[in-house]
Amino acid sequence: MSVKIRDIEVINTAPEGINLTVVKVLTTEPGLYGLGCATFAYRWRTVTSYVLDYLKPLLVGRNVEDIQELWQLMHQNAYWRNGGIENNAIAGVDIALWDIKGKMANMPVYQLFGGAVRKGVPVYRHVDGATVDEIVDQVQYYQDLGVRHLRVQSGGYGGGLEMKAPSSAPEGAYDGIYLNSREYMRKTVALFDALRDRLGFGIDFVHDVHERIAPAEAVELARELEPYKLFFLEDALPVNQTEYFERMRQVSTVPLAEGELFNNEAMYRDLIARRLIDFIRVHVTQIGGITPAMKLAIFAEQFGVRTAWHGPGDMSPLGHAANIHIDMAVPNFGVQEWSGIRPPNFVIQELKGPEGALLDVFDGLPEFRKGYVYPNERPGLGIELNEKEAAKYPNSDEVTTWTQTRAQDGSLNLP
Ligand code: GCO
Ligand code: MG
Repeated sequence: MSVKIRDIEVINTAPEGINLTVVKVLTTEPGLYGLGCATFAYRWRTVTSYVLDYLKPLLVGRNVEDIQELWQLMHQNAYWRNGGIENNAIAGVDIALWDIKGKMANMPVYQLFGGAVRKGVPVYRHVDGATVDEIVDQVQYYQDLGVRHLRVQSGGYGGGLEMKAPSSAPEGAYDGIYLNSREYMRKTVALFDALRDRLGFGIDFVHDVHERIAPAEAVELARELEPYKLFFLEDALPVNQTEYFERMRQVSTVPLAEGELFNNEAMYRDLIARRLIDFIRVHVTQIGGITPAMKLAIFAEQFGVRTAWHGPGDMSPLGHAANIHIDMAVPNFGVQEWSGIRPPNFVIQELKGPEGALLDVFDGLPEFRKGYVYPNERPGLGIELNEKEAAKYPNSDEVTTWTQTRAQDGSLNLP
């Protein structure tokens, strides 16, 4: 008698002040359930409704084993497909089904992919400071922890976080996060010049442009950063201007990474097949979960493109665990972004909530030790969620402000 989906629940919780969404798939087998990540921090209510109002009626009574069938069923059920809301909702169910599959097979999910090709996952952490000295201190802090790759920013993505029109903006300009792209470019090149002077080339840096400057400026920046031997330059171009990668390739050997904003294969297939990027950085739940992410990793392997999954603060431990289990099993792995458990106050966004709250809510997180992250050996994804603890930290509905990014003349820029 096959095991069926009996019910689907959503648990929303924000132990560090960042809205997280977890999907729980309950089965007809007593005590057997799976957990998945459906986190879209800024639209969590909509994702919750998508799961409970549309996916639950579609899925209750179906076989839990049929992961590929159910992914396709969810993906095409509303005819219009591939938006961020539905993909994150679908991912929550998909990741939970892989968690169940591992529990039924009594093995960690990475074993279902053919076993481990590495014993631990190399990760990069974030550093961000106002001065070279501040950044050097943070780099050395993480180097002492064995970290060999670091994302280096100075003031977030160049404009800081202050929601205020500068005096140089036109009269009546709206408040927002203002970026002077030329100044950001000058400062970024000077920063990496100083860091290489101070620290040498024995540590790998990535830098995130976050799609915030004009494509022609991004080409210029990629050329100017070449001497500093970045591990990769991330999101140099917005997803609707990736044709500029061709020109970027002609003027710079800086390795290029793109992907946290990709929703489906139509956005990345050509970039990978034409080797216009070197690292694919999708947000695994934004493309619909483990099922599409494994297909993507295998596809990218054919073209020498390596994975560097997105692993920010606005992802639940189930999403981070999904990243890590895939990382353990794919040969074409590059590096894993690891926002970490309450990292020191280096990151640009203030974490709220009491120290250790994340670990009170989620048990079994992949562990960070000496620069590597290790999944636990429990069946499935290995994560338990304490729903009583989770209820102590409700999600919030603040208006998102950091994405109100503006150019010097006050016009909105992509965030
Ligand atoms: C990264 C990302 C994040 C995003 C954040 C959006 O490379 O980690 O750019 O910092 O900005 O996940 O909420
Ligand atoms: Mg990024």
